[in-house]
Amino acid sequence: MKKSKVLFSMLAIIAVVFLVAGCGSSEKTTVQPTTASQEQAIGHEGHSAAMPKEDPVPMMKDLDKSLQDVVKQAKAGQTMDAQKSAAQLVSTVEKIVPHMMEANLKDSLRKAAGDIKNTVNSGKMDPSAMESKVKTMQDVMKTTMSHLQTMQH
Ligand SMILES: [Cu+2]
Repeated sequence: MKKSKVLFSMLAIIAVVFLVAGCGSSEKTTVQPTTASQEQAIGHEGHSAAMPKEDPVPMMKDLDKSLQDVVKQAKAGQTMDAQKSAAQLVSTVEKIVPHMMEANLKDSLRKAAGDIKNTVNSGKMDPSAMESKVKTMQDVMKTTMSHLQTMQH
């Protein structure tokens, strides 16, 4: 008789524990979405804190514009203008590079822009000298653009 009473009260306690635990876990599921978005916010802050505040994606458009200017001016033999545009190209690259997280891609972008600047500054702006360098720059810019789009800004 005593044994069954003890057993019953144990079952009752277990039932209460389950109820409480059940309550707790249902609370957890309602809290979860908030936790997930908080984590995202922290991740975003951590990303932009190490970088300049501006969005590098519009800078890619400036970069493309500068490259087109260099090509146009080089073709027209406007050496001074082409040199100015090439300098602009390099300085825009330096603004974009801090947002990039791949060392190899940073180097490629810097090198491609630097090659164009050196070619223009040396005055050897004939199409054969420019064409492959412009093509390289365009390829690296494409890769850079998709790299930047994988991040939140
Ligand atoms: Cu960034």
